[in-house]
Amino acid sequence: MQYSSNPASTSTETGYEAWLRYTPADLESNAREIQEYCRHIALPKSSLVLQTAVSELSRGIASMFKFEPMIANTRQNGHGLVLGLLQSDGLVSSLIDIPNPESLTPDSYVIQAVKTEHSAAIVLAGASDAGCLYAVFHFLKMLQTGQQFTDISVLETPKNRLRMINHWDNMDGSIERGYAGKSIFYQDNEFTADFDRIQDYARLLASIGINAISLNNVNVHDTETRLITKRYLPDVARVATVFRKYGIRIFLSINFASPIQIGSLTTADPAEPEVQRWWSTKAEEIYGYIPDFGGFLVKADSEFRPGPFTYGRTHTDGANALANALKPFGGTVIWRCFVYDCLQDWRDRTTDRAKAAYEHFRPLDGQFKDNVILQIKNGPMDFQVREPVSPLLGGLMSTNQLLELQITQEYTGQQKHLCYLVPQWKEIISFDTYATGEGSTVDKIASGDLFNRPLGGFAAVSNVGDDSNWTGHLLAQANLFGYGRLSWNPELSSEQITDEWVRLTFGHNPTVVSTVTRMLLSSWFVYENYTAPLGVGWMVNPSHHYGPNVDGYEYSKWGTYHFADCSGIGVDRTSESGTGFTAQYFSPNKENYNSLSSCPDELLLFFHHVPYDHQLKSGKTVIQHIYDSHFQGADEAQALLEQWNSLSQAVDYQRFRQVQRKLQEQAEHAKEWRDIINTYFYRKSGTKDEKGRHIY
Ligand code: GCW
Repeated sequence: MQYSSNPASTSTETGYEAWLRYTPADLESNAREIQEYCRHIALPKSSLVLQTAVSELSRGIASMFKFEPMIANTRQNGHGLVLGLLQSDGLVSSLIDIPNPESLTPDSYVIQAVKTEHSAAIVLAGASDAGCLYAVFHFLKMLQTGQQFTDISVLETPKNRLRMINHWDNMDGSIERGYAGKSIFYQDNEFTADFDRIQDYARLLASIGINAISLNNVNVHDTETRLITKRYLPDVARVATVFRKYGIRIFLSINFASPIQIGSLTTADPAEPEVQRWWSTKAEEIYGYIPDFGGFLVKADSEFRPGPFTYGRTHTDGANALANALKPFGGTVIWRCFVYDCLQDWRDRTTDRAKAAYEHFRPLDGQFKDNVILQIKNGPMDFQVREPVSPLLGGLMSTNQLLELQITQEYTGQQKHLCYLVPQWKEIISFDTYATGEGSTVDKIASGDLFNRPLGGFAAVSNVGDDSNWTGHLLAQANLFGYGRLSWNPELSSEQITDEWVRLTFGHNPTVVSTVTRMLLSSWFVYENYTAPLGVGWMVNPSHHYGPNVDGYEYSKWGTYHFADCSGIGVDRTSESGTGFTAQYFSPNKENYNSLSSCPDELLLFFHHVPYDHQLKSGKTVIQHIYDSHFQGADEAQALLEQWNSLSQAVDYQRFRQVQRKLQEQAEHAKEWRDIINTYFYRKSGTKDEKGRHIY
């Protein structure tokens, strides 16, 4: 097919459309055959979400083919698309047979071509209304990516029941750890008037299979505590209406001390009947406004947030009290496991933040109500560029759980640096915990499959704000997209997801596709190379967490130390001489991490304190690895910029410039990282770079 000679000169794209651009230019020639089908859409039944499905389909078709499809509730002769429900829809059932209907879940869907002598249909049908919407987005994606439709037969069932996004948005419009502008939900302690933008966000999320969203920061401050009062519930309900159209349920983060703060009680003790009654009445009130309200997300007894500990109660007491209140309405409590001592003394070598979640929650396994889900942050410390998988994943066998990831790049370059996280997430979810022997991977634990749990899935902190391209760095959209795709199907490879995103975002020019793909897939390793080495983490400026500062957190109370001195570096977490964190893993991970000889290089300093001349498996000493990786990382950051620059004539100007500016900043900043880290360790260790490069 023909590519326009220089998209750079004409386009005014900002990135707002993200991966739903539907440009005619994206159509591969084979997709043109599909046009005949797209002229007629049959929608036998209707509902709120099915209406969304048909309007999304028409919108995509109109944008790509430049004609409006005809929509009717019956089928026409000739070619056409049929939308509807599997099983309960007469027209759909007359066209297709599902061999194993019992294997379907509500979000399952089918895309199938059905040909007879006189007519040809493509059926887009879901096991639920939302399933049909997912089928539509899948179909549109096939059009955009030029896939074949002849004899198409797709059956998709998501691996995770819950596929959630967490917002850390505050009602003053700020976003905790937000790097793409202000909140799209709030401004000056009110809900925004821009519901169109919220709807555009709902579209993006539904198109990648997201089905739940929490609307406010887990650190629930005064104003946000009032989100569950009459003052704000009508607004919350309006937002819920927007997301409902896209099959997405809303959750709110709540303040555990609400009975005191917005009720008139003097306690929030979950064992007190008056507190339990208060939550039940509150739940009833909320469901009066939002009948399909998802439930509460709770950060309790963590980083100064109130919780059951104040009253000598456990997390089980706290979570179950809320769960009882939500139960009659079908609501869920999502209780975070990010609980640790944040007032540590660096001299204390026995307390270990990495151990904390397991220590708190492992003993409570099996004691939570069925409508409680524990949300387990990965890694065990805090979203660093490299950490081992949280041993609580696998440690809980009789509890519903959600894997918590961070899309927003708090510790991974804050959307100024390119750091594509899908390869990192793939490592996490394919990690074998050995909880029930070989094959006990994290994805099966999160989904609930391994331990046969009724609820489970993925949650992740959003990277979206009111910047025109949603994510600040245009290429950071790939992280949001990739998270959605993985939460739907954790078995997709990084390469598959990346290829989809690049084609949807930039079209099919082979040079663009291969260059952007290469940049994305290398970027996590590049970022790791010029920042904190060998899994040790941190080394960032305190509080805002951007930029290098080796001792930034070394003498603080947050429990995030590297223990570098003149003879060595790293945290001894072994059973024999260290904190004993390694014992939280199942064999053989336990032994592998515990032993200096088998611990993988990239996690060495997470688990061991070693001298600078310790030899890695790579054959290098630790100190030489630090120098080499930092020189290399800074060079690679420069190379990312050069790779992008080579596309100046192939990517439309505005989007090209957006990314170019970010990559320029990254290349500069990577040098700062290189120099600060190298100089620090040269001075500490007194060991020269064996290649004699310049160290300040
Ligand atoms: O990593 C830390 C962040 C906090 C965040 C906390 C959490 C919302 O620095 O900003 O608070 O994690 O996950 O609760």
